[in-house]
Amino acid sequence: MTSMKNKLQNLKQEILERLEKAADILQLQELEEKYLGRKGELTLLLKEVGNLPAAERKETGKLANEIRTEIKQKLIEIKKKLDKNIHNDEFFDATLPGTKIASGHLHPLTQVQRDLEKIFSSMGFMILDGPELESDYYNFEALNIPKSHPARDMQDTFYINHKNKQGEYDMVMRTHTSNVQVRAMEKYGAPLRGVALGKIYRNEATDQRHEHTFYQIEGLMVDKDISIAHLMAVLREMFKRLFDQSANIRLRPGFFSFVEPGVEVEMSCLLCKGKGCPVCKRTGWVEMLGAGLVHPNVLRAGGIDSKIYSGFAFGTGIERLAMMKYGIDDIRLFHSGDLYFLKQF
Ligand code: FA5
Repeated sequence: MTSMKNKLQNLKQEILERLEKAADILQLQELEEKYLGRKGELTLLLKEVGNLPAAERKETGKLANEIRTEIKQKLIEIKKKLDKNIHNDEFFDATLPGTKIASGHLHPLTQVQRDLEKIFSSMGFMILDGPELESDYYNFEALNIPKSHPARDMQDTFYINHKNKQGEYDMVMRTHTSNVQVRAMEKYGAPLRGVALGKIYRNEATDQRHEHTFYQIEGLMVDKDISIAHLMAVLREMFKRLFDQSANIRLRPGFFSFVEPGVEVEMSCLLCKGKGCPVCKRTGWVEMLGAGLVHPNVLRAGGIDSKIYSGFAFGTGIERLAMMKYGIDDIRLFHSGDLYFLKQF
């Protein structure tokens, strides 16, 4: 074998070995350039074949062409293999949209609570707070509901296993946010404007409109010459801003020991526009809250002179407000943890 044939065979061997070892497309391209590029080692050697004596040139030229074809085929084969690896393992398409990061949102009841806080803050009401585990005194007695008074039956209560010196149970899970009334009067005196929002507890069987644990908002305004007209104006404003539309309200007499007179406030049903539907029991009106003028005994318990000051108070369920706002017909959905329900808000 001539030394040119030798050189060609050796170079072919070297090229094939190095091509096999290429780890990725980039390395393969570098090798292609090194051996087959315009100034590549194989290209230059092939050019030399042209300078060989005629007798030798024919045979060596044939070998050279075969080697070049073989190497080109090898290149294609290895390129395909590397391409396949990329698609299988590491291929990353930077133009595809990314995976969305899941983010939560506020519970509908929290949204309504925040709306209410904004509405009342803008009317000059403080945001008040009170304990969920409450003394019998602030939950009942200070609100003109003495022990053994039949009004205690209106709110089925969870008593805590804790007794005072007289051996009476004296702590309850608060049955309404009205427990904040006398606390606020003691702390801030008169004049006073505040709302208290929070969780309350009743020993109740649940149904579409009743929960045993639910949220209330309490409103309290004490000043000189406060009347039912102030109560109605504030409630109208609350409904208008919470529901983004005006609602008619009407009052019916209602009994609560801590107000005199006491009223039940009804609102024209927003779901059927007063025409009558299952939610308003076909009456066109829905009972929304209890309210009235603060009883003089309660003002006195709060250290406020009832001859100088008067006030109104109201209390309503936040679930009931949210049901009316969003057209929800079962109160139990709020605390069910059902994501299909919650994702709609
Ligand atoms: C009260 O709780 C009084 N504290 C309200 C009040 C405050 C009257 C200040 C006068 C002055 P009542 O038990 O009716 O009253 O409840 C008030 C509101 O809470 C109801 O109108 C209703 O919106 C809501 N509510 C009552 N019971 C439930 C229940 N089991 N589940 C859901 N919401 C309820």
